[in-house]
Amino acid sequence: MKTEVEGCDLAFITAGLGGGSGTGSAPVISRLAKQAGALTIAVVSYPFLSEGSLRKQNADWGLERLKETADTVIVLPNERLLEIDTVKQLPLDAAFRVADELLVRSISGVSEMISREGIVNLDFQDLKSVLSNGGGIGVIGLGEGETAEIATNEAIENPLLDMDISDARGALINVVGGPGLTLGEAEKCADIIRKKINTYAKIIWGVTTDESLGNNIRVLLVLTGVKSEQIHGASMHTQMRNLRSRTVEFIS
Ligand SMILES: Nc1nc2c(ncn2[C@@H]2O[C@H](COP(=O)(O)OP(=O)(O)O)[C@@H](O)[C@H]2O)c(=O)[nH]1
Ligand SMILES: [Mg+2]
Repeated sequence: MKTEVEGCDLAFITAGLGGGSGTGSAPVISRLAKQAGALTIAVVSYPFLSEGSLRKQNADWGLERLKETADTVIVLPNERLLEIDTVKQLPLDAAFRVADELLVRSISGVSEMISREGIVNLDFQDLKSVLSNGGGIGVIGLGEGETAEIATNEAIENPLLDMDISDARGALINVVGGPGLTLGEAEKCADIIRKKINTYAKIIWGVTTDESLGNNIRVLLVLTGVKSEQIHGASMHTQMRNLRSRTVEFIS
């Protein structure tokens, strides 16, 4: 892995937290990437409650270590998927496929943001400034609709993002629209989000077009520095401290 990350500028590390291999290795890889000088973004899932408390403990263990080693840890809480009606009825493996899809969309959304030529371009330094400014835990929301309002509100109200965002310290907004997308419409997305988060939050947004979207607008929103009871509430921190000094038995 050390040679793999050599000369790397941007590293995405993804794993389903809660088991052994991913949870144990992600923080190690993250540390190596960081040491190589890369902007390091971990995108991880957090287990379903029904998977049991041992998995949750493993996941918390991994999350705590990722927070120490990565610039940003974007967490997709599986449990939140159950708030989507169509997912609720799915068997577990099919629900995992939905989570897979979300992981892929999150990572490709962020990398597209800086790699694709856009109407409003974001570069690597922009990404770096938000992700190292907000730091800590990040959450993601995705929305799509016929207007900027519909798409943005859907991203904000996304079940994955169902938490207090008023204190978010950083926002990364990627707006993708069909060929007819206007700058004004795209700017509306950033405005709606700006009003809902911390006044001093660092916000960067990029706009690209994609023919296949037709008249639709798609919004990808990454918020950093948010509070989530479920993932890292205050009591959780104390729990973490205790956990750290204990040996955790991994399941795989
Ligand atoms: N999205 C997704 N999540 C998975 C999949 N398999 C397992 N998970 C989740 O990731 C966690 C860890 O997976 P597991 O296979 O037990 O651990 P490993 O030892 O890291 O491979 C599980 O508790 C699940 O929440 C999968 O195929 N897709
Ligand atoms: Mg596995």
